[in-house]
Parts: sequence; C-alpha cells; structure tokens
Amino acid sequence: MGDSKKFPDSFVWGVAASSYQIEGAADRDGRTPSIWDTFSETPGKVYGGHTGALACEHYVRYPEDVRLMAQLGVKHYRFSVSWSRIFPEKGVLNERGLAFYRSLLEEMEKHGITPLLTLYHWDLPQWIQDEGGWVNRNTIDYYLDYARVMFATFGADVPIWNTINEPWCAAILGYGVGVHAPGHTNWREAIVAAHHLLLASGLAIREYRKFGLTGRIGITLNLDHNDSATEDERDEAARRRHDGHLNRWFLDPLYKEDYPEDMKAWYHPRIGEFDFIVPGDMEIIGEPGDFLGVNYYTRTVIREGNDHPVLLTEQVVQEGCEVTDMGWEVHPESLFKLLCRIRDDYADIPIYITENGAAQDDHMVDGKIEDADRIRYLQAHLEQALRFIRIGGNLQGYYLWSFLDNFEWAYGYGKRFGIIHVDFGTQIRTPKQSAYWYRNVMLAGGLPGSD
Ligand code: GBH
Repeated sequence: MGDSKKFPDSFVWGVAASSYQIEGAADRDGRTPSIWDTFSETPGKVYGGHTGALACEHYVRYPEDVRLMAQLGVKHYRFSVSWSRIFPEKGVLNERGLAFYRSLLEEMEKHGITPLLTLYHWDLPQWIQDEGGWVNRNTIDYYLDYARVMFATFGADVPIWNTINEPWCAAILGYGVGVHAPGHTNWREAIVAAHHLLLASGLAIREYRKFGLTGRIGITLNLDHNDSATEDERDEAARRRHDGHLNRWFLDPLYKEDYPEDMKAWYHPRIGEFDFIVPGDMEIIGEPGDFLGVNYYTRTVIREGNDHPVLLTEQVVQEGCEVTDMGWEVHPESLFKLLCRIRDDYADIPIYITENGAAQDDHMVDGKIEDADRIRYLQAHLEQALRFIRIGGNLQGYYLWSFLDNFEWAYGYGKRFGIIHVDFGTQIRTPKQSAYWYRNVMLAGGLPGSD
C-alpha cells in the first residue's frame, strides 16, 4: 500500500454498537424493561417478532468480543449504556448495572481500546415512558441524574462521551412516525420530544463541565445530504421541508440557538403553539459541545407527495443508483457535501463520523464470508472523508457501524450491518472479508490504492 491515501496519524479508527442491539440479558442483574423491550414484544412492530432479549449475548460474551476487536486491530470502540440497568426503577441506583460497564471498560483497557460512551441510544427505561417519556419535561431530570452517575463513576476512564444518539430517530420515528419505540404517531409529541432531547443533551454537557474532567463530550445527529427529484419549484420546496425537519431542525438550535423559521411556520398550523419552549432553553441547547458526532448512511432524493403526512413529501430512489439491503442509496459524495455544509453553514468544529456502514446479506465463498459490496461502500465513503480532511476539514475520527451483526430495530435480525458475522443460533462470531479489509486500513492508517 502506498502512502497516498493516508489519514492523519491522530485519526481515530473505531467500530460502533449500541446496548439494546447487542447486549441481550434483558432481565439480568436487575435490569428492567426499556421501551424497546415493550415495543418489540408488541405483535406486529418488529420484523419476524424479533426482540433484543438475547441479541448477541454481548452481556456475557463481552470478553470474547473485546478480544476479537483487539485481534482485528481496533483501537476505539463506541458503545452505549442501557439506562434501565443503571436506574431500573425511579430513584433506585443499581450497582450491578454499573459493575457490568466497569468490567467492559476494564477489558477494553487491557486490550488498549479507547471507549466512546453513548449515554442514550434509544432504550429509555419503561418506567420513565410510563410517566410520558420524552414528551414529559421531567424526563430531562431523570436523564441528568443518570448522566451524573455515569460521569462520577466513569469520568476518569472514558475520554469521549456522546450525550444522545440521533435525537431525530428517538423523537420523530418514536413519537411521530411510530416505527420505533414507543410507537406513537403524534407530530406534536415528536417535536416536543425532540426539544427535550436537545435540552437534555445541552444540560448534560453543562453537568459534564462541572466534573472538571479532561475528556470531550458532544451529541450525535443523523444527517443526510438531499437533492430535489426535479427542478420543479414544488419539489424543491418539498426538499427544503425534508431538509428542514431532518437536518436544520437539529443543527440550527445547536449552532444558531433557534429553530428554523420556515419550519416553525410549516409546523405551527399542524402542531399548535411552541409553548414547550421555555425562556432560556435555546441557550442551553446551544451549549457548545467539544465535537459533533455525525451518523451518515445515505443521500435522499425528495419530491412533493403524500407519503409524509406532515411534510407532504415523497422519497424516491434515483434510477440506476446502487442501494444497500436497506434500500438506501449508496452515495458517498453526499458525505463530502454534508461535511462541507456543516463547516460552512454552521461551525468549524471537530467532527467524528460516529456511524457509517452498510447492510448486506453475506454469503460463503470458498469458506470465506464474502461481503464485497460492504467493502466498496466503506472504501468509497472513507475516500470522501479523506477528501474533506484534505481541504482542511476538521474530521477527527470514524466509527464503523457495526462491529457485530445485531438487532436492527424494526428490521430485527433481518438486516446485517456487522463486519463480524453472528450466527444467532449458536452465537458464533466469524469475521467477514470486510473485517480483514478494515484491519488493514486501520493498520496502515489509510486506504488501499493510490489517487
Ligand atoms: C442508525 O440510525 C442507528 O444509530 C443505529 O442504531 C442503526 O443500527 C443504524 O443506523 C442502521 O440503521 O429515508 O429510508 O432513505 C440510522 C438512521 C434514519 C439513517 C433514516 C437513514 C434515511 C433512510 N437512519 N435514514 S431512508
């Protein structure tokens, strides 16, 4: 491998996962149900009736998993904590929950793997949902109690923290579209929940600062680059609404301390007053984090239509565009455009790509688990990441989604994102060809091939 596609020496190469998607052990050591247990146990909500009750059994197999990471040369691991292991009931702190994450961190430390800890990756304790979940402003206080315990317990051992993973998914898919837990379909609830999630993140950043720790903390957003299906002004307006609800509704408050005016005007007749915004809130949301986490998977092409009842938009897949097993367009250049936009329209802040990857069903070829499409996807996206770095972009790391095949939310075990194959019958882990490819990339600190 030549040196021509090398990343900076300080670049963080990692893999990512989340608690509910891999841990299993749903009722071990005092854990109580999260909204994802409830949701996945509700008939008709998740493909095949799958649940995360067993998942990858990472809760007991974590030593093997961490060893496997180390064998592949992984130096950074982004994982999340199951909140209902820590606070299984109101006001009850569960030491056995903390003990699990202590053991996991010790195992990682032994193998020289640096953690990025996500506090919230969608598995809200059910007891909090019973009080209204993210629609109820009190949930922020419960979240801060939890965050403080985590900072106090693991602050010294964890150098990078994520407050919230993808508030758009948690709020919009959970409370507005209903395809994620808790499965509500009320757009006002969705927008209120989004506000509370952003507030919770801002307040957690403030709390973190009080601990006098030397690490970094930031939120992770799921963002896209979007194009209009045609040049028709109505389609272009639809694209702006899509962009407004997904990207600007989250980036504007974080970096401009306000929700976008055009979207407020669109929502107002549909959801009512914005009386859930209390004076002072926007300042808290604008509390600067140390970095922005970006999860990027696909570009979206939008036109006016009736698929989306609130936005009056429709999504199309551009003819001839390659898609992954999720049906999502493979569009690496849009990652570059998105990164440039963050820098140009918002802030020149450090960015970590906290997730990027592809769903692909794999197959055996000559005793190897072949996933050439995934390798091409990863290579192409990392090339665009490098392109951004080369024009001076402040991109500092990349966490590949995902380490293991896992519980893919509403798709259950039907979609595989892992670079490690998991046989969910035997729990046997087998590296796919992409895992060996990524090992070489991490080892070389750059991509194969020359410009
Ligand atoms: C992430 O969310 C999650 O953080 C992670 O847990 C999950 O396993 C992973 O992605 C893979 O799904 O409009 O149909 O073109 C991803 C958020 C939101 C990204 C919807 C793609 C557009 C899909 N996704 N988005 S589509």
